[in-house]
Amino acid sequence: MSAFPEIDRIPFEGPDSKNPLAFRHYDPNEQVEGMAMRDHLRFSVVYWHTFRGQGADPFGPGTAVRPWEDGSDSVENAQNRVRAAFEFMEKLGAPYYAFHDRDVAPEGSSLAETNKNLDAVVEVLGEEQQRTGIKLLWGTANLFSNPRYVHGAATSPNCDAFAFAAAQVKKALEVTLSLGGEGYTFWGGREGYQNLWNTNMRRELDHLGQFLHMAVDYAKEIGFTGQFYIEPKPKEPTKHQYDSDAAACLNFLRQYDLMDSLKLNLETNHATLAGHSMQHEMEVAGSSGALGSIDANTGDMLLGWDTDQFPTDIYLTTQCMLSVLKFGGLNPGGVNFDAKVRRESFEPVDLFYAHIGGMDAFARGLKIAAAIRADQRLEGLLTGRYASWDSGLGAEIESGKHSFASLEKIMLDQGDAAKNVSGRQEMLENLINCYV
Ligand code: XUL
Ligand code: CO
Repeated sequence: MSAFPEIDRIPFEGPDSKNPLAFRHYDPNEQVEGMAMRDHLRFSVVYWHTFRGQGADPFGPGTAVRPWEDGSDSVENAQNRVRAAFEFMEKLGAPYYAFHDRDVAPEGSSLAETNKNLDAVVEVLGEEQQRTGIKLLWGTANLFSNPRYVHGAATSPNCDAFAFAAAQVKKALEVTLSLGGEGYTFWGGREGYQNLWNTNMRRELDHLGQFLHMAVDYAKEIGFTGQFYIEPKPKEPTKHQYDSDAAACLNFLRQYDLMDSLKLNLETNHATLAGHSMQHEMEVAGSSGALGSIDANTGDMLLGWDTDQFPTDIYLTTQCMLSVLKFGGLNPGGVNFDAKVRRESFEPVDLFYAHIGGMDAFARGLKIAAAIRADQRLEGLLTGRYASWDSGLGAEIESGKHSFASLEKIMLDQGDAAKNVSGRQEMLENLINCYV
């Protein structure tokens, strides 16, 4: 039985199309900088919002109409949902998906029963992957919803919560491996604090470091060679989350000797909650060789929380794709739509509109970014801005030939520094707008 009987495979119809169920910019086969768009963008659908989101908010229950659901929390319903999800992804033409263990299968009354439920649903995920060719971008474990994680998982003051989380991640890694997952993400929903009076921060951070090492060791043991990611977010649900932004994550990874094992999975709305732009976060991660994957969404300027909206702003997607191209691409990461339709958009077809819009926005961002790079005006201006470092004194400093004393001598002789040149911010902003 079809979950989306009225919808056919979403075609690419080009920029002039008036069909809201068609791509106007995402042509998977179009070559950009010598590579197909499909391979640059590596689009992924998230199971938790798109197939588990009901549209509930703190003021009211879910509104989503999902005819394939039977309303129960049974394994059978979960298996049917998998078939609906793959029909959706196949019709959309998304090559990847991502899930948490608890999105796909119901928890049982014990860990053993929960694992059994998961296995029963993973079997159908495997069948559907096989049938459609859709692949798993990354797997993850939900270590934040169950009340046992009320004080955190790896950073809980209760060692049993840590132990249960370890067991859960062990299983999630096995499942990710069995489905050929290309990555595994850690997002520390409750790995933070609400109140410092009851928190031993140092001990909690040590535990988190230990936990991640156990995951890396276990991956080696079972032969999982996918990329591990850590996903920064500053707050929500906790007041402060330890992996608060890209810089905090990098500091943590360096402190606990994990830089070789994890990269960052950056999410736009998390960046804005941290008081940064996505471009800033991508630059921070990329500059340390740690840009892994992106959770593509956007917040709302007038709402201060993690609204997880679908990205439609071409300026934003252009910035993202400029960074992606600059740092050598996302593979094995991707553009993962960690985004949800609004509570008011409750019909199944809205899931299509949302993803089509996001995919087209990123496709346009990619084309614009490639045009900016091909034109080389931006690059030329940037190179020019640092020209003083390319020869003479700058080159000598960069190659380590100077000290405070030798530089003092030069400046005493010279009397003052050479004049600065304008930063030309407005001119550069105008330049970018020529391509958008
Ligand atoms: C929450 C969030 C998570 C992670 C995966 O804000 O982004 O869904 O992406 O746990
Ligand atoms: Co996310």
